[in-house]
Amino acid sequence: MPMTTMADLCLVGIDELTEKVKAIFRKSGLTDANAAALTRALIAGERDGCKSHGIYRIEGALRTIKAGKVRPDAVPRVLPSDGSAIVRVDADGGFSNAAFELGVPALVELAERYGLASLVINDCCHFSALWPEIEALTENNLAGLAMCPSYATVAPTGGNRPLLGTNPFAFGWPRPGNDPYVFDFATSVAARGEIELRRQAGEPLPEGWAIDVDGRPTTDPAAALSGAMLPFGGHKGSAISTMIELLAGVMIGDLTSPEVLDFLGTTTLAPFHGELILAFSPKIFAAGRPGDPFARAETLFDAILGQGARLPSQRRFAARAAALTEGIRISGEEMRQLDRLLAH
Ligand code: NDP
Ligand code: PYC
Repeated sequence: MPMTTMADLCLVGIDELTEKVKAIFRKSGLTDANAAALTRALIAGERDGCKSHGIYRIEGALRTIKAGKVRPDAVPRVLPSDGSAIVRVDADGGFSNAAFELGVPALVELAERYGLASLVINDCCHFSALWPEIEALTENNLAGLAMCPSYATVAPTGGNRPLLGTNPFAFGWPRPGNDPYVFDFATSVAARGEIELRRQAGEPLPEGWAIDVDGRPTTDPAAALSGAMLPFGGHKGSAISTMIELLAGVMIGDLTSPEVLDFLGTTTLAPFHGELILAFSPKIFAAGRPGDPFARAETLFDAILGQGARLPSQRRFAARAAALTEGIRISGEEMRQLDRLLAH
C-alpha cells in the first residue's frame, strides 16, 4: 500500500476498521478466534501510529496463508505444567496472537506467585509488534521482556551477508495510574517494515541502515532489501540480536532466523518460529528492601523527563489518545485496498 499526501487521508472509526480487517481474515479462511486476535494486533498498530506493523501487514499475512505456511484453523493449547514457572503454548502452526492471548493468564498467575515466570510459544507465525504483549503484563502490575527471532536479513557487525533477524526486543514497567514505560524495537537499525514502507513511498533510507548485495553501504531501500540490514549500535546490537537467537530460538527448541529463511525460502512471507516472554513482579523482587519499587521508578522517570527527554511509547500513547477520540487516519488508497481485499 503506497504512502500518500495529506489530501488523500481519511478518518475511520476503530470499530469500523476492525470489522473490515477481521472480515478480510475470515474470508481468507482464518477461524473467528484467530482472525479476531490477529486483527486486534494490527489495529492496535494502526491506532498507535506504528504503520510498520499495522494494516500494511495484511497482504503479507494473506500471502502466508495462501502459501500454506501458517494454519488458518490452528487451535493453540497450553501444554500440561511441568511444575516449573514456564508456561508453554503450542501455537499449532497458527499466527502467534491467539497463542499469546491463551497463555497470558497463566503467565500472570505464575509471576504473581513466584515473582518471575516465562511464557514460551512454539510453532507460530509471528509478525506483530511486541508492545501489545508487554502491555498485557504491565496492566497486571508486572514488568516484562519479550523477544523473538525473525528471518535472516541482518548482517552481524563485521559481516557482510544476512544471517540474524531483525529480532524485536521489548520491555515494559508498570506505572500505576499512568501509561506504562514501554520500549519495543527491532535490533536492526530499523524494522524491515520501515524499509518496505520507504521503498513503496520512493524515499531513500538514512545512511547506516543497510548494505547492498556486494556489502557496500546503501540508502536505496530495494538494494537494502536484497542486500542486508545492519544491527543497531554496531557490535552491541549484533550481540543482543544473537542473544535473542539463542534464548528465543535455540533455548526454546524453535527455529533461529537462518533456519526460518531456509524453511520459508523467501522473505515475502511472514516468519515462522517461537517467542519468549518473561514476566517479573517488582513487588516480590523488592520485598524486604527499602522503598516502594513503583514510587522509586517514578523518581527515575521524572528525572529523565526533567532533562527534556521523552519516555519511549509517549509518542505512541499520544497517537492512541488521538485515535480513540477522532478515529484512525489512513490513506484513501489504503481504504480502497481494504475494500478490494474484501471484495476479492
Ligand atoms: P522505532 O525505532 O520506531 O522505536 C523504537 C522504540 O523507541 C519505541 O518504543 C519508541 O517509542 C522509542 N523511541 C523512539 N524515539 C524515541 C525518543 N526520541 N526518545 C525515547 N524513545 C524513543 O522501532 P523499530 O523500527 O525498531 O521497530 C518498530 C516495531 O517493529 C516494533 O514494535 C517491533 O516489535 C516491530 N518488529 C517486529 C518484528 C517481528 O518479527 N515481529 C521484527 C522487527 C520489528 P514511540 O513508539 O513512542 O516512538
Ligand atoms: O519489520 O523487521 C520487521 C519484521 C519482520 C517480521 C515482522 N516484522
